[in-house]
Amino acid sequence: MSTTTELEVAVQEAASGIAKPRILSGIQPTADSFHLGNYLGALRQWVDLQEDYQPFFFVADMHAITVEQDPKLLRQRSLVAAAQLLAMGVDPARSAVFVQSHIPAHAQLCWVLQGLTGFGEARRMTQFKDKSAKGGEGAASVGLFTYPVLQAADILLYRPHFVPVGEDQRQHLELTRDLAQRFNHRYKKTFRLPEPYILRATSKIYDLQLVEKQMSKSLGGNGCVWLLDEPAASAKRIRSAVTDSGSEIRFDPEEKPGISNLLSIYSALSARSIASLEEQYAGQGYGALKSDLADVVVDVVTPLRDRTLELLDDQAHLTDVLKRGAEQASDVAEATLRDVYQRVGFVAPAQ
Ligand code: ATP
Ligand code: LTN
Repeated sequence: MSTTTELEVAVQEAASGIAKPRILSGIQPTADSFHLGNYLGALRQWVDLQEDYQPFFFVADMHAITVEQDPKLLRQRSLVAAAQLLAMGVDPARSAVFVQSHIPAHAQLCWVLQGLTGFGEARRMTQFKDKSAKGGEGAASVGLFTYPVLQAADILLYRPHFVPVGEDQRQHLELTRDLAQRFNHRYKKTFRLPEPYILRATSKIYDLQLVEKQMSKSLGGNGCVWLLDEPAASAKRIRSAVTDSGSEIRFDPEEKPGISNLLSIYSALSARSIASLEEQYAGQGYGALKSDLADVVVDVVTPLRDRTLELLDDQAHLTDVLKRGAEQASDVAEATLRDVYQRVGFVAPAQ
């Protein structure tokens, strides 16, 4: 454990000229692959933001066990998750990439923050309501209930300026800011209030079959485009996407949710405006749009998948990246936690 304080870390960073503003985000290893919603809603921004920010990115394995997981599968999926991040262009030379459970400070700060979180406040979290709806609240784990508090700890430990996520995480970010403010007010200014970084155009990608639901790992099904599926299978899913009545290609999420979702995906993947796509496909019908989008998707997922499989062939390299990432993360997290422990009145252990 290093003995520098958070303040000293900040001073050292500023002195060495590397004090770029920080970003932080995490993703759960809850499926065999990430999907197009994860990619467009969050992961692509992670890669882009590396240029101008100092990033901390992690695989949220502790969040994953708030619902039952098979241990062997969880371990495998965590490595596959890390490989996908690297394959997308997350660069370990610029970003600390790590596994959440490697940094005990996340659980330790979570406990402190739980003492500041109201029961009613936690109950209002819509993700908890959604995720516990199936089996009923009584059957949900306490971990699922306090999930957003662990997320607040994940974030606040690193004092990031921005947190790139999809729209579904906005409420958790608001809770994080409330908890940070409460702690700062009750004790002493300790945490930065992080801002969500949410790109409106891709903040919510919908399932290709159940167009009113967001594409998600837990929903799965034929409406999800998995990044590690055979590209031909993904192309087929795009071509079989549910579209709306009529045949006009127009962006109108209310009246035409299916086609609007496809236009959002197409625009994001091709860097073309929705207006230019509407113009190009005017009078052509849905088939032409779906077929071209299928090609665009194949062009994006094929290299990503190839690179991920390559990275998975060299597990020693992968675990080494995660080890180095954890070392970088741990320095920052430990320093913040020491400040927190001191401020809440814990006795410092003898040196
Ligand atoms: P799960 O079903 O296990 O909750 P998920 O597919 O919702 O998984 P997460 O791991 O919870 O994915 O989310 C990772 C990131 O991807 C988050 O920033 C989240 O906001 C974003 N995200 C997830 N689904 C979508 C989507 N359909 N559109 C846009 N962003 C998304
Ligand atoms: N809850 C997030 C994953 C997550 C996260 C974080 C995102 C866990 N900790 C910290 C941003 C910052 C989700 O995507 N469902």
